[in-house]
Order: sequence, then C-alpha cells, then structure tokens
Amino acid sequence: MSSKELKLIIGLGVTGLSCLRYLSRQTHAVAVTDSREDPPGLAEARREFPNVKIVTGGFSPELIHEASEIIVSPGVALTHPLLLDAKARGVPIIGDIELFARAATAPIIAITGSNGKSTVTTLVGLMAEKAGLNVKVGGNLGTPVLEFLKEAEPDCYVLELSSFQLDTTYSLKAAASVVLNVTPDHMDRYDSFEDYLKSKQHIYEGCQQAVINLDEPQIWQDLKFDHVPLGFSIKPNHPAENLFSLVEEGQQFFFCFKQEKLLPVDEMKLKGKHNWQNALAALALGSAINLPMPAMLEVLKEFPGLPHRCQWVVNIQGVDWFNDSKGTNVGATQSALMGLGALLKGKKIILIAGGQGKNADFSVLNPEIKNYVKQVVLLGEDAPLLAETWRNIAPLTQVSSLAEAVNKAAELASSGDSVLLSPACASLDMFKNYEDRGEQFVVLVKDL
Ligand code: UMA
Ligand code: ADP
Repeated sequence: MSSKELKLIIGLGVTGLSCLRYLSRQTHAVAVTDSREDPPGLAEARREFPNVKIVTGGFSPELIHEASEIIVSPGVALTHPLLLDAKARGVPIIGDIELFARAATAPIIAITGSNGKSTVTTLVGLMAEKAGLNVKVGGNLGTPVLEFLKEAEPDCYVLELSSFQLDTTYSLKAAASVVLNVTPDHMDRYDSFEDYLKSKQHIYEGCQQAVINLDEPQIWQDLKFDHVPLGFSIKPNHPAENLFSLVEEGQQFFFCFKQEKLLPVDEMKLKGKHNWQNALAALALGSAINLPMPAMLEVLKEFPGLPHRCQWVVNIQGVDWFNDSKGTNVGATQSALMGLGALLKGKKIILIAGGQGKNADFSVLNPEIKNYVKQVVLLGEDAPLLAETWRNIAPLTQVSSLAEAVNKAAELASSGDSVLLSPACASLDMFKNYEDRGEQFVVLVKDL
C-alpha cells in the first residue's frame, strides 16, 4: 500500500485502540503514535496488530509527515506544533466521532454541555430502551463510538460528546442535538471561553432538531437552525412556545410541556435544580425522536442517578458523606454546593477539593463557599492555587493524600454537617480517573 494512503492514529488510549480496530477492519494502512512511553492501549494493540507500526515516547515526525489523514485522540491538543504543521500542509485532522459519523446510518442523539452530559445521555438512553428501541449509548461517557460499528445498527445512538471530540468532527448530522449549558472548563486547552463555546456549538451543525437551553441564549442566539428549535428552561411559567419547562402551583413545581403539567418534580428520584434542567433536556430530546411521554416519565421516576455525581455514601455519627468526584469543574462543584446547601438547615459542609485545576477561575465559587462551607480541605497539584484564591473566604487545610483529607474532614465535621468530595478539578495528578478517585474516597469513608 502506498504511504499516500496512511491513516495515522494519534494517541493509544481507549479511543486510539478503537480507531485502530476500526481502520484495520476497513483494511486501511494504519500506524499509531503516542507521546507517552507506555500508553494504556499499547499491550493490546501490539497483541492484536503485530504488524502495525506503533511509535511511543513522543509523536513521530516521520509518521506525521507520511500521513494522508490524521485521527487525533481527544486528550491530544490540536495546537501541537506537528499537528499545526500537518494542518498547514492540508492534511485532514479528524477524530473518532468523525469516522463514526461517516459510517453510522441509525439516528444519533448528540449531547454536549459543561455539566450534566452523562446524566442526560443515560436518561435518554433509558427512555429509548423503555420505549422498546434497540439503543446504543456511549461516546465521552465510556464506550468509544467506533466499537458500536462492529455490530448491527441499532434503532438509535445516544452519544455524549466532549468539546475535544466536537473539535475534530465535521460530518455529524444528528437527529437531535443539545448543548445543555456552558460554564468555563478546559481553559488549559482553549484560548478563551468563546473558543470553548464555539467548540460546543458545532454539535448543532446539520442537526434535524436542535434542543436549546432558553436560559443560556449565549449558546444559540447567533446560530441559524433549519427547523424551529425545541427549548427547555428551569424558569417557572416561562412564556415561550415549544418549550419544556416548569409550572409552579401552590408550593409545588411540575415538569411541563407548553404549560401542560407532566410530572411533579418531587416524583423524580434525582434531586437538585441542575437535575431539573437535565430532566427537561432529556424530555425534549426524547420527544424530538418521538419517544412516548409515559415511558420517558417512568424513567424520570425510576432513575437513581449515576455514581460519583453528588452520591450519598453513608451517615457516620450524624454526618452525611457525599461523593461528587465527577465534579471536575467549577460549575459542577457550584451546583453540588447549591444543591446540598439548600438542605443544610443551619449546618455546614466540609468541602474536599483540588487536583488539576485546568486554569479555571476558582473565585467563581466564593459565594457558595462563604454561604455553606465550614472548612475546605485541599489536595492535589493545584491545592496552593486554590488556597491562594480562597484564603480570605473560608478556613483552609492542605493535605497530601485523600486518606489524610478524609481523616481531616471527619475531625472537622460535627453532627448535622455534611462532607462533600467535589474537587472542581480533574483527577489525573493523583488518580487513574475520576472513578478511581471516587471509589478510593468511598472505601476510605466506609473504613472510618
Ligand atoms: N495523552 C498523552 N499523549 C498522547 C495521548 C494522550 O499524554 O499521545 C494523555 C491525554 O492528555 C489525556 C490522557 O492521555 O490526559 C487520555 O487521553 P486519550 O485521548 O488517550 O483519552 P482516551 O483514553 O481515549 O479517553 C477519551 C476521553 N478522554 C479525554 O477526552 C481526555 C474519555 O473521556 C472518553 O470516555 C473516551 O475517550 C471514550 O470516548 C474522559 C474525560 O475525562 C471521561 N473526558 C473529558 C471530560 O469529560 O471532561 C473531556
Ligand atoms: P458531565 O458528563 O457533563 O460531566 P455529569 O452528569 O456526569 O455531567 O455530572 C457531572 C457533575 O456536574 C456532577 O458533579 C453533577 O453533580 C453536576 N451536574 C450534573 N448536571 C448538571 C447541570 N445540569 N448543571 C450543573 N451541574 C450539573
């Protein structure tokens, strides 16, 4: 095969490995390069594809020069000089979602946003299943999408897409798309908040039914849609048409469509206003593909939430412990503090935070910390930065391990208080991923 046809995969994590398997099935000439010495997919790739050239310990300039198309993993910044150079030479740079979008034929529900993606993706997947559809759920949530193409096409796909994945996607024409919300995240990868927002907006390109958050016009007000969008809003009694929203009656809030009541919000297992937003977005996406309303409402009543998202762990001597390890940005931690804060009845939160801060502005959390937090226990790479930001906002303690953080929090909490692990940071400085951080936390807490 001539080198002109070489497809080069950059990154050998779960995405890179799925790309390698997919492209090999298509009998393309493939090679792989990863900046890490020993990337997670290396052993499997070598075993499954002994003849494929794999260069690790730095991106191979030779392979990048030879490549006719480059498939970049989401963890790799597109601003790497070798990638900028390839782009300048006109080499297409795409990602796994692009390969998937070119090949998949079943309708795709595409979900992005700064927070709530996994919750909404899971809800919509369950709703489709409840309605009797054969559905595949994946993307940033876990299963890399190309793995789905090994099997027969389902009735529909429900995909969680990160901004990194959207940056390398051009052919996605989703049946329904949503940007749930946009608050600053990944400021280590984007030049500005506007760039991050633009990346999220790509999800609407070519989509049949846009679902929009009416409470955040900055996301959609400059965009043109082929069809009238379906909106959602958590502002009660919103006057707009074509809208999933809330009505307030007496002391009670109801989910509603065009002011028609669907379900009292208290009947949903998920708690907190941010989950009202998630539920409304899921209802709007489900109705965009004509899922029956009773099946969707059943799912809202049953779904207990995903682990590591403000998950109650245990009560020890009157203190509730919560695992919000998926709180990996400021917006998520803000919603966790607001959600728990509203239930405190005069008591306080011991917040365990810190990790890789991704250049975020942590002062955004000052009001919630002032209102609800008794003491912050800080750990991880950017603990000193967080300490600097919050030094006049709340008492702070810095620790060097999660075990120390848990012991310190136990010491500080008195009956009625809550301890919340919601780091507002990525976990990769000390843990394999956010699940690992959450699982270690739960074990340590249960050992107390
Ligand atoms: N890396 C290198 N050199 C390389 C390639 C990667 O140092 O050559 C590093 C990256 O900087 C990153 C890590 O390795 O820290 C993993 O990167 P990757 O692109 O190999 O990631 P995958 O293992 O393929 O997992 C990716 C998503 N990870 C990222 O976007 C960082 C997973 O989302 C996703 O589940 C998976 O694809 C399947 O689609 C995780 C995530 O943290 C949950 N996503 C971010 C988030 O949700 O905030 C966007
Ligand atoms: P994502 O996949 O976008 O990270 P998740 O559903 O996994 O979203 O939730 C991640 C974190 O964000 C959790 O800590 C959760 O408490 C919080 N969260 C969930 N939905 C929202 C929302 N709509 N707005 C703000 N925060 C949210």
